[in-house]
Amino acid sequence: MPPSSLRVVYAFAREMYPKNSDVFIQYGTAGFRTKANLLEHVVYRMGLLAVIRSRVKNGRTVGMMITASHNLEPDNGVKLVDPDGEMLEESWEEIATRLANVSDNDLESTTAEIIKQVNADMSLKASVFIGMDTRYTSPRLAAAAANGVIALKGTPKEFGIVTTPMLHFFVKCRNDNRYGTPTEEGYYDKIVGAFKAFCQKLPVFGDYNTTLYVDGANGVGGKKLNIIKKSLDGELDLHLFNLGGNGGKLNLNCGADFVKVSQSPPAGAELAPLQRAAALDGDGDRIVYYYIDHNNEMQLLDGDRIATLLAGYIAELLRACGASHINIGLVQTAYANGASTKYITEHLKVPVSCVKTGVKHLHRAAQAFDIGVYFEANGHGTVLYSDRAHADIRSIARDGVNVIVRSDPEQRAAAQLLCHVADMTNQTVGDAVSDLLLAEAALRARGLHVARWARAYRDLPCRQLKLLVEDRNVISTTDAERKCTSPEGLQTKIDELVAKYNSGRAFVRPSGTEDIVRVYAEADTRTAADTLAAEVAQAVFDLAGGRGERPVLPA
Ligand code: G16
Repeated sequence: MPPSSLRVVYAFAREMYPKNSDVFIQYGTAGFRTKANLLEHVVYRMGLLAVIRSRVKNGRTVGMMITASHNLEPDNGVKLVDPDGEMLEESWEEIATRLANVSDNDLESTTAEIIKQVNADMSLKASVFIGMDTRYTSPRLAAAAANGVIALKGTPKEFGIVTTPMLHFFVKCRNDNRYGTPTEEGYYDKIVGAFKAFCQKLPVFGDYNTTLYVDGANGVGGKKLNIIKKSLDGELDLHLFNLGGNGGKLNLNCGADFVKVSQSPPAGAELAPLQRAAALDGDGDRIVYYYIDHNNEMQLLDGDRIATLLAGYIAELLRACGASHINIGLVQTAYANGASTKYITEHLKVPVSCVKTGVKHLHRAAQAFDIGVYFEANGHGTVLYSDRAHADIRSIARDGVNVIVRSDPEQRAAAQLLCHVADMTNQTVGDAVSDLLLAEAALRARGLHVARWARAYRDLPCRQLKLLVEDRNVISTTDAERKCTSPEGLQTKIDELVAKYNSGRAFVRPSGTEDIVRVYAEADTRTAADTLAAEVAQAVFDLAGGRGERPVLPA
């Protein structure tokens, strides 16, 4: 583009999307996320960056999702999606942060520097898919994104209100049409179609029943499930609530994050004892399960449980189809309950690795396996199949030709089921809708009641707390966030506290999506876990510049 037309671009940016705040904004765990009123210039600039990214990728489509996911309604954010449907490559996060924070006067020169730095050929075409969640601030931000794309002569395509994982799926399909069709119908056809095909092969049996209650977090995921519900041909009987009507606020006292962190059922849940239920988050990329037991206590089946259910079932199918040469591994973070890790290694005998919080880290680690199952305890995860795994399973399913031996009809049938399981998986990123169908498929195949699923292992009692500090970045961590290296003395204090408790474990880290520090603790009893969490929170408050009231120990 000639410099004169670029000058118009930056004049337009100054007029329409001025940087009207000095608050430094950082690309966090999953993009930029803060109060919605601080974001317009950031999203416009990310539109510019998305065009540059698309050109660096030879004109392949990239994505922008306007959402603050699990955060409350006043927040918003933007997640950038790479051509394979994955999160933006990490090395670009610093570039994105730089562009988001420069003054209006420096926007032109900084953009030019970035174009040079990444060696973008600005004569190429550029294509950017844009989606948004249901927040009332999202349409304005989506328009800012599209204007940013247009400014650098890229082509935006707006999908309106979609889940985050849907947008990731569309981007991947646009760049690789073998994966699917980049439309909402294409998504339903592939993912829901595979679920129905799976169900047709396996009638309901045992203690499994098709009724499932789902908390939609008053966000987009529930709305999409409401569409899907009508096409399930009775294979799943969905009872949806918290769909955004009746004044229900997004993620407020509901949704996957609320259920996981508060360890209590969402508002609006009216469940009979032992009724299986699930909760999505605001943009439909996380899911947890739960039920109320006979003592009226909620039992949570979080991301760790879903991971073990899926890994166990996929490993069983692999054995049944005679594909033992295909390896399977599981990836977790420090938030994984210690009991789940023990169960996976000792009972499932599947290798586990632990990485930093953030789907981008888990996704990369999962790619090291033929089949990589990754889940964060908060319910964010999926399963990845390597090209080799795909090809081998399909070949066994189709003509019974294993790479090692000719397989029999039973092996072929198992491989066909595994093909459906792979097809109902959104392999680009964690997807609550796809994960729900996968979990239901695995429960159905095993004739499993939710209470029996929960009995596979007993979680160590755990507690998560959120803490306000002056500057959360004073905390830095190492060893997949299990130890902190600053501020001085904090790790020593945590070690002392943990040593007092049986099966004690605790760590702290700055959130990359909220302006808080997260504290995690687990121990052998509920009281011990709660007390340890509060003690660690007090240590953080004292040593890392706590704000507001000092945390109190449980009574
Ligand atoms: C995002 C990330 C997740 C992460 C979560 C919380 O989820 O995609 O990987 O676990 O934030 O991150 P943090 O602890 O740094 O706040 P979502 O669903 O909010 O987009």
